[in-house]
Amino acid sequence: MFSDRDEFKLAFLKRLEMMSGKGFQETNPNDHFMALGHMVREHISMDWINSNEQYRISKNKQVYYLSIEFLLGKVLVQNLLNLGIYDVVKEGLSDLGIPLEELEEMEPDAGLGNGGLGRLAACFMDSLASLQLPGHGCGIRYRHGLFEQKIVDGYQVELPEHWLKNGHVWEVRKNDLAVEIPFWGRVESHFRDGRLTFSHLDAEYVTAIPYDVPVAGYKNGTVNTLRLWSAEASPYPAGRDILKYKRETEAITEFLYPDDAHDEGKILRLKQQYFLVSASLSAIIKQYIDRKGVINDFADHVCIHINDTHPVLAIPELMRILIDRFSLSWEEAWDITSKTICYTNHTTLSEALEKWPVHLFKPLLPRIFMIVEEINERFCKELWEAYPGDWERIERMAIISHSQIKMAHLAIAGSFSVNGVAHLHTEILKEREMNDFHQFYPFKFNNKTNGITHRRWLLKANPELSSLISNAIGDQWIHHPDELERLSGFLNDGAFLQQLDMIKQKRKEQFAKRIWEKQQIAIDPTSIFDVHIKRLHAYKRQLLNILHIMHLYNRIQDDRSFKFYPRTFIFGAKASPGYYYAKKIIKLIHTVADKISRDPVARECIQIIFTENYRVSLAEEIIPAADISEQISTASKEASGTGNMKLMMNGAVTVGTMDGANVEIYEKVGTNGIFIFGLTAEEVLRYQQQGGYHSAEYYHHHEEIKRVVDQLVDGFLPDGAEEFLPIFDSLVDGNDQYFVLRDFASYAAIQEKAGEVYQKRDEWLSMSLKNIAYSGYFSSDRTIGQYAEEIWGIHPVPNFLAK
Ligand code: 26W
Repeated sequence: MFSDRDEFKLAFLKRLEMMSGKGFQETNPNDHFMALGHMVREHISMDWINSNEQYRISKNKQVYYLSIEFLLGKVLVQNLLNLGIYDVVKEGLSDLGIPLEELEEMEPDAGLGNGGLGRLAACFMDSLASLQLPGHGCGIRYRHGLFEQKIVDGYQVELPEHWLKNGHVWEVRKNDLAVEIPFWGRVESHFRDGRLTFSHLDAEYVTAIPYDVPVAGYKNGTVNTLRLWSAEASPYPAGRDILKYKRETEAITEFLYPDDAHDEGKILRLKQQYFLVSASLSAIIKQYIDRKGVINDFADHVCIHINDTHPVLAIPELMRILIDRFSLSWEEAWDITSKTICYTNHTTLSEALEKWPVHLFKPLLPRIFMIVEEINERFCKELWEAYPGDWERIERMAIISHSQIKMAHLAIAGSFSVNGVAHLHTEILKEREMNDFHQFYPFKFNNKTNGITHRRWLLKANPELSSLISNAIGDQWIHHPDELERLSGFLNDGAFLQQLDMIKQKRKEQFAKRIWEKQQIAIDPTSIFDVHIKRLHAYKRQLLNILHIMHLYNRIQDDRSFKFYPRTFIFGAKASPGYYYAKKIIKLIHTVADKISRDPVARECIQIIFTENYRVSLAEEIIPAADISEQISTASKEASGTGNMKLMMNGAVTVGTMDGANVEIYEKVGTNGIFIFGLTAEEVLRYQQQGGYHSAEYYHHHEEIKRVVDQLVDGFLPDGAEEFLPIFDSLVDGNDQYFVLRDFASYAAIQEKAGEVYQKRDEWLSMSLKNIAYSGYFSSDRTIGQYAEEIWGIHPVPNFLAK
């Protein structure tokens, strides 16, 4: 559409005038963003059409990745890079006096996810397209993504987020592909032509409208589709209050649910899940029938991946379609379904394992409930044959028990593959949380260690570092991230390390400038940037970090000559709105920050920054500026973590526990590439199973620990007694479920060591480079390659028609 800078400028100016109805001088950055966005989408459209055509005519198997979250962030610059038009556009705009960064600011983050699980889905989309794999995303077009966080007086306040307020330039609404989703009503069964048939009567219908978003691969002509569904009112059912009906219908896709395990049993969430699954399956079946005509070999041509249990109703829904619509027998339908569906587990935290009470489920989804009941009955019968008389085991494993439907059990029974997201996590699933299932179906379990797209988290987020790398080892690492390993040849190259240092320094200065502009706080860019960014959760132990900072403060108070290399502790985290304890920790971080900032001696060495409204685009600014990556979850609790990989790839050195993918980072970089501390997963699990940890003993017997814990409530912090008593109680009386006090001393020691190594510049820089060099394994290209080969059985389909 435009191949050089001048052509681009002409086209842009024309588009700008047409869209804004203004002369160039009157236009504003948002007009520029909208004009450019539409141009880029058009630029993609030919390849998009052709990719779809390739997929339609190819005999290849297709995969559909169903996820309740896709945390895309901003996509403009990633699209420019992937389409290979970044330089033309940037220079063309610059000729017109428009900085590309200013336009990027205008794009809202598509915040359709809470954290790791949603961002993983977004990274996977990028890798699928970049590897030319026939893989499509199916999700929900929430009108409001994750809430916007404001901090008022140190407290988190949630505001609704409005990413769609200026329209979404990347999407295409497809009215003609709308489908109807039934809820409520009743099921009648009939005996017809020698078989039992079922009709769902008096249902209330909701229309699902697809909005397709193109996902461009990296300079390869492939454009895949992310289809996001939006709920609208159907032709109104008779006898209902129309306004109320419309409101209730649209509510289904109004808000993203925060990952709040304390907020269970919400019928709207169940509606969202069935809505996603039913709409997606309608579309998948339609595409398949258009391609193939007959249903029987469906499982050979289609794979449906469920991202955690949220889309697990794909199992009974596919059964329903095969039985009620295609008249297959139960056995035939089960054979196809259980060869089509594969499932990823993302957590072992029992409170996050989904369960639905039958009394909510059954009236909302009557036909689906019948099928789940039947699946359960047959499953229990199989268990009975395998373990005759072992009632306890059967009760533990049943899909429905005590009037609850256990979604993970349904997922395992109805799929051919169950994977964890890091080696340690998969082992814990197999040996502990899902041990019964692993014994019964050992062949279903496998590991796929998570990954991140290096095209966003290195190439896009850190262009300076990317250039340094390409100058040193060529740019093949962009296609083959394993090539980053060639950087290990520079570990002792002083001149190279100097350049690495300069780039980090530049990004730290940039970040400091941003913090000054947004939060009017001056931070010292020569200090160590110690970064803790992730959802706020007790198991992630932001509390351990802040208690340790209080301890450093105490050391300064005790000895005014005690000095250590200055550090800026950077936090970014949203707490789920109903998660009281997590919100207390946010308040604690702010209270300590405030106290330290008032102490003229302490503030020379310690600064604390809490970045408001942490989100993907902010992560892209923080990560390249990080020196230390805090990955300090209680061992065994973090399934994988992916922030650890992003930080590593940008040369931050991990201070972490042997948890999730930290273990694999450790295996890559070795003892000299990471700072490991704390209990191992085995030790934590042993304590949990056999007891033996008494936090009160730690509290009473370790003076330094007692001191910081007491300071929570003894007047050291303003309003401490009222504000932080719940934290104090959890640590002392509640026996410190996440072993914060148990790991405290070991954490303090490793932090001290990290500070010392930082000052040995060449040693530190070499450590930092080692992390970059061995981060290629953590590219989602590797992860997706493994899913494609070992689970999905799909192969690349190049877009031969690409321009
Ligand atoms: C209440 C329902 C619910 C519970 C938890 C919804 C959503 C969640 C999450 C936010 C789940 C999640 O994000 N898990 C994370 O998945 C990442 C990708 O696999 C892992 O790297 C993280 O360790 C894991 O916490």
